[in-house]
Amino acid sequence: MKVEDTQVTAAIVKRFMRDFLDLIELDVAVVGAGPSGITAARYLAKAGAKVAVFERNLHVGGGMWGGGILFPRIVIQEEAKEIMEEVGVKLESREAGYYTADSVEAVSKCTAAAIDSGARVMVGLTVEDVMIRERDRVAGVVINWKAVELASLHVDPLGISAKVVIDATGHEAAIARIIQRKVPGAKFPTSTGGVMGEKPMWAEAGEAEIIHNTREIYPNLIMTGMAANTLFGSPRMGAIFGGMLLSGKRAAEVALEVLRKKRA
Ligand code: 48H
Repeated sequence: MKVEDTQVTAAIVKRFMRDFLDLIELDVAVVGAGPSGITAARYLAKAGAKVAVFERNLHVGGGMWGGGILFPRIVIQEEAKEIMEEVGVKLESREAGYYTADSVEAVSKCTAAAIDSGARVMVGLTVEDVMIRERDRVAGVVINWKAVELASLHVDPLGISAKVVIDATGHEAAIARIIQRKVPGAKFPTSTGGVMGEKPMWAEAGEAEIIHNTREIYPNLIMTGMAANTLFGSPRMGAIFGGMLLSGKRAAEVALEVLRKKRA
C-alpha cells in the first residue's frame, strides 16, 4: 500500500478544520466529559440539539473512569438503572436496589452512545473563560489547549458561541467560579449568592439533593453533576453514580426548556 506522509497530514488537518468550524456556533456547550456531562450531551443530541462537550483531559469519563479508589467498579441505584441499560451497560445486583457496573465499560458505552446520538466530544481543550453578553447572559465558552495551559504559554484562546452552557466540571464547579470571579454583582440562587462548596461525604443526602441542584443558576448557565452539589453546598457521595446520570438527564431537560423559550 502506498502511503504519503503529507496525505496523512492533509487528511487530518482538513477533517479537523471542517469538524471544528461546524461547532463554533452551538445550541449547547457542555464543559466536562464526566458521567453527568456525557449523559446530558446524549439526551440533548437525541432531542436534536447541536451539542459539543469540551474536556480538558485527553480521556473522557472524569471521576467515573477510576471507580472507587481505583477499583474500577461503580455502584448505580435503581432509579438510574434505565440510563445504563439504554446504552447497553451490564449491571449486576447482589442486594436489592444496588447495582454494580464495570466503570470502563460504563464510560465507554455512555460516550459511544452520546457520539452515536450526534454529540461532539472534544478532548484536550480547557474552558478557561466564558463569553458574557449584555452584562448578565452567558453566550458561549472560551477554549484553549490544555497543553498550552500546562506549558504556561501566553497563547490567546478562541471563542465558541452557545445558547446554553452546562457546567459539568465536577467538584470544581469551574464555570460558576469563573462567573463569580469575573462578573461583578453576579448572584446565584444559593443562600450566600455565591459558590457554597461541597459538604463532607453523605451518599444518601448528596444523591437526594443533586436533582434539585440541577438548574439554571445564571442566565443560560445550567449546573449538573458534582458541580451542582458544589454550587449549592450539598454533600459528596463517593463512588455511587446514579445521581450523576440522573442529573445529566435532568440538565438536558432544563437546557431543552431554555432553548424552547428562546425560540418562542
Ligand atoms: C474542560 C474541564 C474543566 C474545564 C473540569 O468530575 P467529573 O466526573 O464530574 P461529574 O459531575 O460528571 O461526576 C462526578 C463524579 O465523577 C465524582 O467525582 C463523584 C461522584 N464524586 C463523589 C466523591 O465523593 O468524590 O468530570 C468532570 C470533568 C473532568 O473530566 C474534568 O477534567 C473536566 O470535567 N473539566 N474540562 N474545561 N475548565 N474543568
